[in-house]
Amino acid sequence: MPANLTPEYLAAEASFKAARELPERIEALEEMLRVIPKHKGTDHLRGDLRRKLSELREDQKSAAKRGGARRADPGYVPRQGAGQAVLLGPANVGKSALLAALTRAEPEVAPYPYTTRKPLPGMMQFEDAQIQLVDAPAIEPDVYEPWMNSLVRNANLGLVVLDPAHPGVLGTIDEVQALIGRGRVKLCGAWWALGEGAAPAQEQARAGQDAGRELGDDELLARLDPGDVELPVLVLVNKLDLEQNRAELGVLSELLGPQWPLVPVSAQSGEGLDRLRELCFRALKVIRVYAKPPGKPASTETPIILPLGATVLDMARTIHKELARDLRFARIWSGRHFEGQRAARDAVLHDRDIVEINA
Ligand SMILES: Nc1nc2c(ncn2[C@@H]2O[C@H](COP(=O)(O)OP(=O)(O)OP(=O)(O)O)[C@@H](O)[C@H]2O)c(=O)[nH]1
Ligand SMILES: [Mg+2]
Repeated sequence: MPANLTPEYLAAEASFKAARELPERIEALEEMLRVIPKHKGTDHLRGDLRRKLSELREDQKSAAKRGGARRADPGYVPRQGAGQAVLLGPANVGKSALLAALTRAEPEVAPYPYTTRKPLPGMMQFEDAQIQLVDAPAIEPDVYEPWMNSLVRNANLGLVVLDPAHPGVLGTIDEVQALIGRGRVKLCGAWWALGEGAAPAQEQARAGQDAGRELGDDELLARLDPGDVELPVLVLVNKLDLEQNRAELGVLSELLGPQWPLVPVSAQSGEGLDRLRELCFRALKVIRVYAKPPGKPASTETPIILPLGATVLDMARTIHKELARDLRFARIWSGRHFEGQRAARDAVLHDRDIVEINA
């Protein structure tokens, strides 16, 4: 029997798919079970969700027993800040130069290939938010190491770097896809970062295909396969300070632009880097909110980072479990509201909202 699922369930499922770490996956799955409409049509699916949940809980227990095993994995870089973006591409395209230009990290940058051997993280500032950038070794068939799979699977965003002067530049994205595909990661364009209407027609159709549609059990279960993850990407066309590279930009836009969101940059001159910071932030699908204790000024120095679509209740939960339990209503200050407009627990928050939580 087909199950007509609610937007609430689909949102929880989206968090499940976006979650890479076990605790996050477990939490999202619990939420899916909590909000799934409970009727005959979802019996089968609920059974499977419960089975999956107990599997993941078992995995978590054995991971805890192994204790520290993950630290030995050279591909594991714990996430920090608003999200983690990993630099991907063949040798010499300027991945490390971009990390150096955008963060305080000091990677080795050299005119010969295969300079970078291990992942190296750095924090990139976008306004008052920090985004973690991770430099990685070249993604090429002869040097691809299996631990790269965990690096790529754990990232929230991929930045595929192209050098227009590279003879194989048009095949680079496919080559990266083929290699990381071994880790069951599929690249998808982070079109939403570029704003509404930026995605080509077929992408827009894909994004809207689940809306209001009845999905069969098999289809729903296939979507839950924990093996496959989608990695949203922006494609950086680097070294645009070089005249001959700039001349290639038109051709690249024509041939790759319809399939991938291209971002022209130069690690050397800094061109396009401020826009890139902002695009990364938007690509991560997060918002910044600021907590304001009742009767006191807001603490606007450090934002609380929440997923796009988060509510007042989600924010309270992030601050403190008890605050979420006792939450009665909130007041929100922002460009969209009257000053201090009252908002319900389930009111959806927006980037830069100042929120006073009243218990
Ligand atoms: N002109 C110019 N040169 C650049 C730019 N970015 C990087 N380079 C040069 O390209 C070469 C390779 O840069 P790296 O940052 O080491 O490249 P990589 O992608 O990290 O290479 P591997 O670590 O070997 O995979 C160096 O000589 C850099 O100075 C750029 O924007 N413009
Ligand atoms: Mg490098």
